[in-house]
Amino acid sequence: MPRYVMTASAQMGPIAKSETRKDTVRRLIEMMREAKGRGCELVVFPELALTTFFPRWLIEDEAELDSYYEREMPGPETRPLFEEAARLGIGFYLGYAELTVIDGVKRRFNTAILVDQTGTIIGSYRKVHLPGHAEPQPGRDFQHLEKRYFEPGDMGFPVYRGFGGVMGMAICNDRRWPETYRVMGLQGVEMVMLGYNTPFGHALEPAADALTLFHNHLSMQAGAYQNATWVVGTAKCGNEEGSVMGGQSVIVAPSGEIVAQAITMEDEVITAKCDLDAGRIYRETVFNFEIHRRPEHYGLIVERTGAIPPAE
Ligand code: ING
Repeated sequence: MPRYVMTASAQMGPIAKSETRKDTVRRLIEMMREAKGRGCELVVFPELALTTFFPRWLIEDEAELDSYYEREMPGPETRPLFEEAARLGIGFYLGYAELTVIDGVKRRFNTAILVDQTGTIIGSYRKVHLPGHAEPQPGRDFQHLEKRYFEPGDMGFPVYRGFGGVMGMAICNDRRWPETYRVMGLQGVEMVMLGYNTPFGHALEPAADALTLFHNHLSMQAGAYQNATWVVGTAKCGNEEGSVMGGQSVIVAPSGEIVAQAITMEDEVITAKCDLDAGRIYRETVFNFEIHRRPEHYGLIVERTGAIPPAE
């Protein structure tokens, strides 16, 4: 009996700095309703889906910086999204900036949650791979200060049972690192959900920048195929406060094939009927981890951080 999950990726167009949580939650609810109307039981929203991508700026006023974070989830402004999810009977992945106080200390994470069809949070994840810098870089039109505004995630890469299968989460830059998918693959993940904000101009080399969208899909297709899992990648995209970010949200099958892709740079819902058993053929053959992997030869992956070439 196939285990289908009717899945939506709800891509967002730009979020202006002036947009309120009320504005963005209204947009998310509108797309949630469209996803439900198209028969979906799960919708994946982008990374930092409640605000503009603020790490593009140096923000030195703490109160201004704090204004981009959520201190509770759901909070008064996001509760309508949870209530609508429960009313419709649809689950969702939501990326947002998390501010939590632990032992009197403010902790800041780039976070995502998984909410089931009753509006209950069944899983959370804090972004492990933070790209960019902690200090502003000269010569850049826009900064990328995620290392300044977030701590690396402290939860590893957990997976959760939900929607009839094993669900995992990642956030943006995580999708470029094979370790992200493999740690979840070793836990039997069947669908990895991730949101992203991917500005052009990040790679200062024009040739590399021109490949931004290719690398976006390459990373997710490889992760899907090499771990026999679905990957749902949802962009926030378009010209956001002068910084243009790539779109092309996708739903990728365990074969690595793209089964649905967004074609605009706006709010756009794409959907697919995801058979969670579609990865079985790969798990039982080419990527049967148990019979093919040789961990005794993989030590450097966890022992070493940076590359060390052999002596000249
Ligand atoms: N953004 C980007 C990402 O990994 C980036 C950073 C952009 C890396 C372009 C490489 C090229 O998609 C986030 N938020 O991680």
